[in-house]
Amino acid sequence: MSPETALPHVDVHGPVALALAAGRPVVALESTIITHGMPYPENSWMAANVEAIIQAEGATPATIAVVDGRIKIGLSEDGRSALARAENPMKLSRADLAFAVAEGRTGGTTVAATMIAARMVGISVFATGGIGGVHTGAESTFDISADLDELARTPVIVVSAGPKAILDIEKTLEVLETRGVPVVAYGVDTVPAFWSRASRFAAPLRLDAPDSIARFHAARRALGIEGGMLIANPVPEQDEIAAEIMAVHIAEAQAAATAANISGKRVTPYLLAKILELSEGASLKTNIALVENNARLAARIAKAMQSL
Ligand code: PSU
Ligand code: MN
Repeated sequence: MSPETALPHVDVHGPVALALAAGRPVVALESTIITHGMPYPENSWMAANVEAIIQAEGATPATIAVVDGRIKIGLSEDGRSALARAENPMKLSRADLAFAVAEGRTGGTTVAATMIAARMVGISVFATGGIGGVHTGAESTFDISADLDELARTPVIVVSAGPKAILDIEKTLEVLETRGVPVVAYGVDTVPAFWSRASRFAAPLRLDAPDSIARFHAARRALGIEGGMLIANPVPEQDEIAAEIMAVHIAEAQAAATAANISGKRVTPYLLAKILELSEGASLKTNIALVENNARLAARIAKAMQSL
């Protein structure tokens, strides 16, 4: 039991516990991006930078992960770098978060599992790079991320750079619409597509300021509408990679995944690593820039929510 939360299996890091108790803004961060999304040591630098950006904005970062069976809400600097170097960490989503707790395992939490943990302690804003979604070819593989279902049920605002083009963006948007998840493009008219600022899909909703997002979330809660929302924040112009360039790498990575018979939770990490290799590191540089950009916006939303 953690004294701060009285939740079994959960440890809230000191600064996060203080901020929560004082009602100050807190931003959750996922850790699958650290354990399975980026190579070492870039993953470790990224994790530290993103926390520093949130702090500079006047909010408290809480990187969420499972370490030796304990759900960590916020990691120390040592904890964070140990996770970045962990050998064979699990990738934990809704299906296996409790498995890792019961078995004393260590792993990175996906968007879905991070939302669950954030909600447990009352954190309602969360920054990441990209969410999981409907994979291309899902009509035969049924590969649809648990992240979409979590967005439909757990009241956390997820700030992303839009669905990554390894996904079928159109089908991902359709599933989100069916499940009643608002997709809000930030300051743009089309749904941002991760490495690129624009896609051919019109944004279902658009908002231009952190307080508007905070008010929208508060209105949903006041109306008793369950679930979270997805904010799609376009990558900064100077870091964008043209969709045509990425499309070539993505197609090649997908062909390699099919040839290697990759399925289930291994699909996303496999594609990310392959694309990194094919783009000769360019995809990673953009990925880091957009996570930092999302952390900044998430901190501003968390602050806006505090002043409602
Ligand atoms: N997309 C990325 N980088 C990532 C992920 C997605 O660009 O690291 C991670 C996130 O943690 C996301 C998870 O929640 O992959 C989705 O995995 P799956 O598709 O297996 O649900
Ligand atoms: Mn999947």
